Amino acid sequence: MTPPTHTTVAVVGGGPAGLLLARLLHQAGIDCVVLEHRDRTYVEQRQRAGILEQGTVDALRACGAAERLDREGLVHDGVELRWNRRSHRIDFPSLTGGRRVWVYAQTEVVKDLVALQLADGPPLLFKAEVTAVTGADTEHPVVQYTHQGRSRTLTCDYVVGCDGFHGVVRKAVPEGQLQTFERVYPYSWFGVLADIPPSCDELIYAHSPRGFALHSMRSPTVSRLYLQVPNGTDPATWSDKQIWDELEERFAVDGDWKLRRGPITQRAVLPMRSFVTEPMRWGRILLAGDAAHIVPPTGAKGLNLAVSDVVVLARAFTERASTGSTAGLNAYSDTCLQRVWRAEHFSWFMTTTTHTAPEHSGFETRLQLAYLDRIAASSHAAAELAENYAGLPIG
Ligand code: RFL
Ligand code: PHB
Repeated sequence: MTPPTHTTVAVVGGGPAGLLLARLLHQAGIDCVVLEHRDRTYVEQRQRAGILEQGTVDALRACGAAERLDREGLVHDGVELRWNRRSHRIDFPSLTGGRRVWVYAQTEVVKDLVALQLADGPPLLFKAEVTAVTGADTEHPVVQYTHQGRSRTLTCDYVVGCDGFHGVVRKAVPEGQLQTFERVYPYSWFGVLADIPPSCDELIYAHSPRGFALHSMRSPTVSRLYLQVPNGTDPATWSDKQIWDELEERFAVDGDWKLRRGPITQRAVLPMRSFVTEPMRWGRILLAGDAAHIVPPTGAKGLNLAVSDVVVLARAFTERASTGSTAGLNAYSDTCLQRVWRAEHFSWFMTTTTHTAPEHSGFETRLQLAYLDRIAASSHAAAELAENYAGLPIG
């Protein structure tokens, strides 16, 4: 098939943001083309997020992409916090008026969206690397890309950069037109996937004198675990035994809880960053998801922000298609940035309250512990955490 040379919306990037946007536009009768640099297997296997907020699940259901999620997703009504060998459970429904989260891996969300799009959706081109975007200050921007060894162009009414933090679309905006805000953290996460049933029913976020640890899961038989490690750590230098020993130390709690050990099947070290671009639009370029903002993973917000961006954006494109009004597109950046900054604050707060920075003295540690004690003592403090974690409704 020869790829189209013109479309209404050129979507750059076939991660969760790009794929969901394409689905929503398709349902609204708006034509688009998705250009994805990597191949299908790579996109579907990339190990990433695990937690879906209620609003994300609602959005996937509304566009018919939640059939398997509703069958296989694990509904979680809370998380456990651990510090000082104590544990405290945060109950989401009772603290948030009934909201909860789902454990369903990003890999599975992507597989479900790819399958739908290839079955009946708009064109989705894998191994299509966008190299340049020009004319974003005209009515018909041009996207240049390479596909199957050939250089191609796609003209469109709008370009949406769903191409992640390292993408090209944000870089196509002229110097000085976007303002960026950034914080790089002095630690990373060492994430492992293990073929062992989770040692807990709900996620455990652990503060410990040795650093942060998180126990998550992918399914009833696969555990996902993270350790805070110094930046630049080489995952190959840790033996499996060292990893399990360290996890055991950090999750230590009074009582008879035990960490189950099993074969580690994947390992990677991930740097942590907070980043926001303002505004999320320039001319006929719109940015969505990680292309516009990054959060450290401690608040489980990245994928959920990508989803809320494209829900707002698809509404704006639908309004333009049905009434000719661009009011929604003009308001897109302001609407999204409100939610983005709330999530940035929460992700920063969850990170700095549970991680040990190299420059920390006993003073910072005491402040962290005082706040964790406060969460355990006050339903108001716990509700603040629960509302943010379970996610605010998509505005
Ligand atoms: P993605 O997923 O990075 O997709 C961008 C896509 O763009 C493609 N691309 C290009 N395509 C064409 N031409 C080019 N020039 C291109 N350049 C790039 C890329 O190949 C890619 O397919 O961005 P998107 O769609 O905005 O989605 C964002 C999410 O992936 C991300 O925010 C989350 O994974 C973050 N995150 C988490 N989010 C949550 O909501 N809950 C979690 O529990 C959670 N845990 C995590 C996470 C991210 C992690 N890492 C790896 C940073 C845990 C981890 C470890
Ligand atoms: C995950 O399951 O990968 C996960 C869960 C919660 C987080 C971050 C990552 O905060």
